[in-house]
Amino acid sequence: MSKWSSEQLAWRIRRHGIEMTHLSGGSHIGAIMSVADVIAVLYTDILNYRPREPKWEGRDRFILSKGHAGASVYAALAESGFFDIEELKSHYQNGSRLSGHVSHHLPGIDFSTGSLGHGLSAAVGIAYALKKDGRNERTFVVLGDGECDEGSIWEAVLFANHFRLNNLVAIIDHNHMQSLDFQENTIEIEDFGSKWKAFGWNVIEINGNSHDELRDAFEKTDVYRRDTFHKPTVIIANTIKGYGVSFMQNDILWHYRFPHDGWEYDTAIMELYLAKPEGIEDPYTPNGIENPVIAVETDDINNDHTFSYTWHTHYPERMRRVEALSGSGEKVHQI
Ligand SMILES: Cc1ncc(C[n+]2csc(CCOP(=O)(O)OP(=O)(O)O)c2C)c(N)n1
Ligand SMILES: [Mg+2]
Repeated sequence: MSKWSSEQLAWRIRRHGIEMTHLSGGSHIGAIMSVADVIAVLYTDILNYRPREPKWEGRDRFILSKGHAGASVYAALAESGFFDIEELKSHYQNGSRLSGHVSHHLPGIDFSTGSLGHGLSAAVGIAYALKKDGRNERTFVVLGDGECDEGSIWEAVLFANHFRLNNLVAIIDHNHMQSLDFQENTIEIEDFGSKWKAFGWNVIEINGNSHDELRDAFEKTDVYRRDTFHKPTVIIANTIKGYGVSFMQNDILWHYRFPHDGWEYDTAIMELYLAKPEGIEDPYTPNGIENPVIAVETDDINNDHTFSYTWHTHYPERMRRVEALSGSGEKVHQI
């Protein structure tokens, strides 16, 4: 188990995520921020694992199927003792074990992902094998909501029900966005929960950025595991893409864009700094940033990858709020 509380680990995951994507110019910070709470609660309060014995037979199996958010799991593994925190800085670099998408070359990773739509099928196979062998370990898999556009997901959903895989828990990071737009504008998926229910699963729907709701949901999955219906369970975790940095929240731009030098990096760091829980350090900028660069209306962020509906109107206003609060000790927002 982790030395951190889930709130502390979630903060450290977000802080590492900003640094890792900033250093490497790597994508998917929005996806890392939205799933950080799910990953933190799993690695502090739920999963059984042994960092010094990553292949320990008694471990719960875990797959991050939305493998583009690999930095979140890399950070959780490093913080939980699987490898050195210093190695996180090599993310996305040539020759690094910490490839942009999740790689099983790293201790603690059971299955490589990145090509969306495969993780649930792998998890179903693992859960099926564990069940056939009469073993008690559980299998957890985290999916993206956009990922559920893939047909292979629904084949695996059918299979899990048919074989009554009550040792399987899928968690969907339901941030309502995918890479270029909102989910509903891309492929309509609602009523999402009803679809899983119709396929025979237990469905729990929660606020996936609330640690208490996440813990309650995981407790329920254990109750369901022991009931007589033997159904698999899905937790639909409603989250906010980019959660934790105000100008990234619900802005599709931050699916691909990384925090650049200047106001983007400085403001992200200062917002996190102002929301830091007690009892932990910022490993990169322990005192925040002394004179953060603040965005002005005329700043253009070379919106080359994708589009953003709103940044021109709301970014400068939010930056000014950070500037005003930097010295006051007041929290910009609660993570
Ligand atoms: C098979 C496949 N097609 C396309 C991509 C490119 N891609 C990377 S992330 C992404 C969007 C995923 O959206 P979602 O599952 O909602 O994840 P989120 O980033 O919102 O957490 C896409 C299309 C991919 N990785 N794999
Ligand atoms: Mg999504």
